[in-house]
Amino acid sequence: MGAAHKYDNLAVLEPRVETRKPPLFKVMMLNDDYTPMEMVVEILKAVFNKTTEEANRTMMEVHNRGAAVCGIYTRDVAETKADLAVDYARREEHPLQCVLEKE
Ligand code: TYC
Repeated sequence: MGAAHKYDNLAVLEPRVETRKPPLFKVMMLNDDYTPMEMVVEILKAVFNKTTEEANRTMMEVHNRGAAVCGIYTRDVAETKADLAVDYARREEHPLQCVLEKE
Protein backbone atom coordinates (compact mmCIF):
# COMPACT_ATOMS: atom_id res chain seq x y z
CA MET A 1 0.00 0.00 0.00
CA GLY A 2 1.33 3.39 -0.90
CA ALA A 3 1.19 6.27 1.52
CA ALA A 4 -2.21 8.01 1.78
CA HIS A 5 -2.21 11.28 -0.09
CA LYS A 6 -4.32 14.28 0.86
CA TYR A 7 -5.91 14.40 -2.68
CA ASP A 8 -6.77 10.67 -2.91
CA ASN A 9 -10.52 11.18 -2.35
CA LEU A 10 -11.03 13.95 -4.93
CA ALA A 11 -12.73 13.32 -8.28
CA VAL A 12 -10.97 14.39 -11.45
CA LEU A 13 -12.83 17.18 -13.22
CA GLU A 14 -12.50 16.91 -16.97
CA PRO A 15 -11.83 20.27 -18.62
CA ARG A 16 -15.11 21.81 -19.79
CA VAL A 17 -15.41 21.22 -23.50
CA GLU A 18 -16.81 23.93 -25.79
CA THR A 19 -20.25 22.74 -26.86
CA ARG A 20 -21.93 25.97 -27.99
CA LYS A 21 -22.70 26.12 -31.69
CA PRO A 22 -22.57 29.37 -33.65
CA PRO A 23 -25.94 30.82 -34.69
CA LEU A 24 -26.92 29.89 -38.26
CA PHE A 25 -28.60 32.03 -40.91
CA LYS A 26 -30.70 31.00 -43.88
CA VAL A 27 -29.96 32.84 -47.11
CA MET A 28 -33.36 33.40 -48.74
CA MET A 29 -33.58 34.44 -52.38
CA LEU A 30 -36.57 36.60 -53.32
CA ASN A 31 -38.51 36.53 -56.57
CA ASP A 32 -38.70 39.48 -58.96
CA ASP A 33 -40.12 39.93 -62.46
CA TYR A 34 -36.86 40.80 -64.25
CA THR A 35 -33.89 38.59 -63.33
CA PRO A 36 -33.70 35.89 -66.03
CA MET A 37 -34.28 32.34 -64.85
CA GLU A 38 -30.99 31.22 -66.46
CA MET A 39 -29.06 33.80 -64.46
CA VAL A 40 -30.67 32.69 -61.18
CA VAL A 41 -29.66 29.11 -61.98
CA GLU A 42 -26.07 30.25 -62.72
CA ILE A 43 -25.94 32.11 -59.40
CA LEU A 44 -27.28 29.15 -57.43
CA LYS A 45 -24.59 26.94 -58.98
CA ALA A 46 -21.70 29.43 -58.66
CA VAL A 47 -22.42 30.88 -55.22
CA PHE A 48 -24.40 28.16 -53.43
CA ASN A 49 -22.60 25.14 -54.96
CA LYS A 50 -25.79 23.59 -56.31
CA THR A 51 -25.99 21.04 -59.10
CA THR A 52 -27.90 22.07 -62.24
CA GLU A 53 -30.86 20.03 -61.03
CA GLU A 54 -30.88 21.54 -57.52
CA ALA A 55 -30.39 25.02 -58.95
CA ASN A 56 -33.37 24.62 -61.28
CA ARG A 57 -35.52 23.29 -58.44
CA THR A 58 -34.60 26.16 -56.09
CA MET A 59 -35.04 28.77 -58.84
CA MET A 60 -38.55 27.44 -59.63
CA GLU A 61 -39.41 27.41 -55.91
CA VAL A 62 -38.47 31.10 -55.68
CA HIS A 63 -40.36 31.87 -58.90
CA ASN A 64 -43.53 30.04 -57.80
CA ARG A 65 -43.60 30.78 -54.06
CA GLY A 66 -41.88 34.16 -53.85
CA ALA A 67 -38.83 33.00 -51.88
CA ALA A 68 -36.75 29.92 -51.08
CA VAL A 69 -33.80 28.94 -48.92
CA CYS A 70 -30.54 28.78 -50.90
CA GLY A 71 -28.38 27.56 -48.00
CA ILE A 72 -27.77 27.79 -44.24
CA TYR A 73 -24.48 29.18 -42.94
CA THR A 74 -22.76 31.02 -40.12
CA ARG A 75 -23.32 34.78 -40.21
CA ASP A 76 -20.24 35.85 -42.18
CA VAL A 77 -20.58 33.11 -44.79
CA ALA A 78 -24.31 33.83 -45.21
CA GLU A 79 -23.66 37.59 -45.64
CA THR A 80 -20.86 36.98 -48.13
CA LYS A 81 -22.92 34.58 -50.24
CA ALA A 82 -25.95 36.91 -50.25
CA ASP A 83 -23.66 39.80 -51.35
CA LEU A 84 -22.02 37.69 -54.08
CA ALA A 85 -25.42 36.61 -55.44
CA VAL A 86 -26.72 40.20 -55.53
CA ASP A 87 -23.46 41.55 -57.03
CA TYR A 88 -23.61 38.93 -59.78
CA ALA A 89 -27.12 40.05 -60.78
CA ARG A 90 -26.23 43.78 -60.46
CA ARG A 91 -23.44 43.40 -63.02
CA GLU A 92 -26.26 42.93 -65.56
CA GLU A 93 -28.51 45.43 -63.72
CA HIS A 94 -31.00 42.83 -62.53
CA PRO A 95 -32.88 43.51 -59.28
CA LEU A 96 -32.31 40.15 -57.53
CA GLN A 97 -32.54 40.32 -53.74
CA CYS A 98 -31.44 38.02 -50.92
CA VAL A 99 -32.30 38.26 -47.24
CA LEU A 100 -30.89 36.49 -44.18
CA GLU A 101 -33.16 34.82 -41.66
CA LYS A 102 -31.81 33.65 -38.31
CA GLU A 103 -32.49 29.92 -37.76
N1 TYC B 1 -39.34 35.49 -61.84
C1 TYC B 1 -38.17 35.54 -62.68
C2 TYC B 1 -38.57 35.41 -64.15
O1 TYC B 1 -39.68 35.01 -64.44
C3 TYC B 1 -37.19 34.42 -62.34
C4 TYC B 1 -36.61 34.55 -60.99
C5 TYC B 1 -36.46 33.41 -60.21
C6 TYC B 1 -36.16 35.78 -60.49
C7 TYC B 1 -35.88 33.48 -58.95
C8 TYC B 1 -35.59 35.86 -59.24
O2 TYC B 1 -34.84 34.80 -57.25
C9 TYC B 1 -35.44 34.73 -58.47
N2 TYC B 1 -37.65 35.73 -65.05
